[in-house]
Amino acid sequence: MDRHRSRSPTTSSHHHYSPNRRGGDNRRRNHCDGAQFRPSNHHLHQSSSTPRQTPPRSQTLSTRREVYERDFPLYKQPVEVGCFSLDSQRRFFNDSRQMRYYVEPERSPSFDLRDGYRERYVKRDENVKEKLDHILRWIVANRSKLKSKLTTNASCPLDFDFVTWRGHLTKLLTTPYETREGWLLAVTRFNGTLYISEVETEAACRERENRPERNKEMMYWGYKFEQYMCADSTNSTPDPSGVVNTNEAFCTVVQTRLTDHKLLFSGEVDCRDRDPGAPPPPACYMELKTSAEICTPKQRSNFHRFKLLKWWAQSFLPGVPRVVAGFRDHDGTVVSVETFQISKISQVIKNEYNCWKPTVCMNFCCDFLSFVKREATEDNPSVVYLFSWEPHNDVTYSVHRDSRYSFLPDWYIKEITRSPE
Ligand code: 0WD
Ligand code: CA
Repeated sequence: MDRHRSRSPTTSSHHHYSPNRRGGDNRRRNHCDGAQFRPSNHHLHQSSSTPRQTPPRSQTLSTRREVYERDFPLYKQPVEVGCFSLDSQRRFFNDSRQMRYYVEPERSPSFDLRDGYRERYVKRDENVKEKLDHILRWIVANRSKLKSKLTTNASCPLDFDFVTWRGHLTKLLTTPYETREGWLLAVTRFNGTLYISEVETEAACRERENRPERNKEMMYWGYKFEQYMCADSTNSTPDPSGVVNTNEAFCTVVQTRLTDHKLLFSGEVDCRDRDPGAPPPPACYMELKTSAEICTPKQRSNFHRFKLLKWWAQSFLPGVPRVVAGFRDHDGTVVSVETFQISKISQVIKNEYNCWKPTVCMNFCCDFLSFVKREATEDNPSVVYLFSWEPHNDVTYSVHRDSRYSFLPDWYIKEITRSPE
């Protein structure tokens, strides 16, 4: 693929904000610790009068699908600008030491995903909220190579509009089709760049703390599948007798543009093609997934409508071209393995009635980023604009100063503020 061309047949999108069509209930509890999140009402649901020819401005953003049915927006081919690794103790390294290599399995391998759950599983501590820290570390370590050619002055050290995790963008892409889980995204404008970091909702926190044992074990199955499929070097083979440690991660850092939004984000990559002749990253990367085996037309339809949406969104963003899926039975045995090309997923789902559309996902994300740019105007590392969404409602936000939502660490602020060498 031509790396400099846009990724889809496109026209430049003219976006406007949709008027607030549905009122939202803003009184939701959002934290497990019992603290109450109430968007401050003074700036919500007020459509200010606007000059002629500008669409009416709203301080909420619609998530209705029909609003986002237009031409696919410009999304530049993502370019890898670096990577980092997190080791078995979650320590950061500015290199690819945790890279793993894909080893093609048999078609029906009968991997036992339950093996090692009790004895050889080291689980990352989910109570530790890392926010954007690893990405910020990577930025500081690679600051000189990131500096734009045009802006070499200290006041604008980063040539990006947004810095975030890929996973947060995935949530945005799937929002118009999400009916179960809401989200909270904290946004801080600092030195001209908007940083987006997720805040766990109260519902998600409760769910995590009350996770049934069966679900806990099934979360392990995904990691165990990776162990069956990946080797630590190009010339070794997978070692299913080893420990599964979910602290370990290899993350790519990519740069791209969605219409006029310059993005820098990082995402965890499961493995790469081990063939030395494979294309350069991110085209050689592969995403691994497990899913329940499909036995009925209803199960196939649900797989297309819900699973493939999430898989597509997650891999399309960083330009990862393939997802390898292990289909498992009820007892956690992989019964078949199938590769999905991300570029062909829209074909696979085409015959599904009332199905999701990539253009709706991308246009919503684009309009959300425009909404953030327009509303999060105060450039201050201790100010957080907290964007909030619950299914069947519009996106709303509230503003918080020096609160528990502030997420840019002092070491980062200091490092970015200091005048360059
Ligand atoms: O603080 C937070 N709320 C989050 C932190 C949410 C999501 C991710 N993270 C961090 C972690 O440092 C993690 O290493 O991001 C890294 C992964 O980022 P991502 O690639 O942007 O996240 P996502 O696309 O949601 O998940 C990719 C993989 C998952 O694989 P599957 O196949 O299940 O989608 O990263 C893992 C998981 O293996 N993962 C996480 N690892 C650590 N912490 C987390 C998490 N919270 N969520 C998913
Ligand atoms: Ca995966």
